[in-house]
Amino acid sequence: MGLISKIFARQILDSKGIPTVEVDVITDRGVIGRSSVPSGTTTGKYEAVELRDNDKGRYLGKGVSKAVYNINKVLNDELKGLYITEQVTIDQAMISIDGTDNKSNIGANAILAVSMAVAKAAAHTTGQSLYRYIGGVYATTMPIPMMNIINGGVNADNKVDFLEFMLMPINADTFSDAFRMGTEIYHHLKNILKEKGLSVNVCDEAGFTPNLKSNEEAIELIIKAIEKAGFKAGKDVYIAIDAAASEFYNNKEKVYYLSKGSKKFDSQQMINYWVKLIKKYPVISIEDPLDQDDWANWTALNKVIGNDIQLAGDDLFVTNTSRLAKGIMEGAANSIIIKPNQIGTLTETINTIQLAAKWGFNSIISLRSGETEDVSIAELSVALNTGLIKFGSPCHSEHTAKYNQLIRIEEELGNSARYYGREFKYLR
Ligand code: 2PG
Ligand code: MG
Repeated sequence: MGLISKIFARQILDSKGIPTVEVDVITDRGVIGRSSVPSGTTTGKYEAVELRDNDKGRYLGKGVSKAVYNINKVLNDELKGLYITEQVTIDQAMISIDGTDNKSNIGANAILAVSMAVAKAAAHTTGQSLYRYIGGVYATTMPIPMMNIINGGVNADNKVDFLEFMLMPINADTFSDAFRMGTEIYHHLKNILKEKGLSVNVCDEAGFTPNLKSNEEAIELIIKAIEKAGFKAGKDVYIAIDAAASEFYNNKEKVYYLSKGSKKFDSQQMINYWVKLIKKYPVISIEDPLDQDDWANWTALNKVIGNDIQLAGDDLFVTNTSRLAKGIMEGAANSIIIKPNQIGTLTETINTIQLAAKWGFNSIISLRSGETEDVSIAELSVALNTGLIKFGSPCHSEHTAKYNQLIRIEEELGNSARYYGREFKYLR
């Protein structure tokens, strides 16, 4: 089937201009699988470790030459000669070579880059696209795109607390149609902002970052844009929010600082805030509404709103089966954000999605704010039938590359492609 003959890594740049790892895995038949890894801004405390050089004289300490060295020396030597299609064996070998719980030895960035490049080389070797190699004939679900449109939080210098405001185009027949709807709304929002004399500058995730007064103003502008585009908010298109609440939680005081610092909420007030917000607006998905360690209040919130909306843990679960298992046991959420680089191998990513599915949790495959031109997460979403993705806004190539790949996959699937927008579990 093809044996690994060489693994070669290099340092490239991500979309934020920060170094990241790219790997070529080459087989004895000359097949190459290439992969590069993204990097987060609002990184969760419990994520696997992204190995950085910390040499202040180069790239302000952000270089990844140690991770590159670990691939070219350690992993190359250890994995050479293994069958390219033995994904689980290869991933397990890397986990045990690293020998730590959080991949801090070799680096999760190094390990994930190899893991995905192996999968791609295996797909080429077997003459299939990546989604088909991983998912087989079962891979037919096109995801609902959760399209980022306005950003706040650490992504923006405005008064908006929450990291991301997203569109969910539900009332569509196909992914491509849903993507068109979201893109049209994006452009209408741009025009509305211009008319109001607000900035149309975009941030790393390419959402707009206008200087708005509140989170509510962001939602109201989005509803306007949805209507301007000829759709109905709360029928054709809904709104999703990633609060990234760990970023505005003060661990010592046990309070959430809203309005960029001027308002203080304890956990119960934060819960009340969310309950009110979803009553008032067509919001059907909330991610990280509370801090990554505020477990008991996640459970309390899930009890109140978990039957009505998608409640997703990102920093809370960090794509980790143990943290997800705790969340399932405690009823802390009903959905999970999946970011392969939070955990570090394809195998573990798949395990987490499988555990989620078993307990009726939605899995949302997500980008990081520092992305590359790699489109593997688009392939993964179809391969694993997650039915949901968030890839940033429909702007800037690191995002459109992934959306465009979904357009190609939908085309390739033809009649077997399915889009379950109208069947989304939490429509109200
Ligand atoms: C998130 C994101 C991506 P980061 O919190 O979901 O949208 O940010 O880059 O920090 O992962
Ligand atoms: Mg998030």
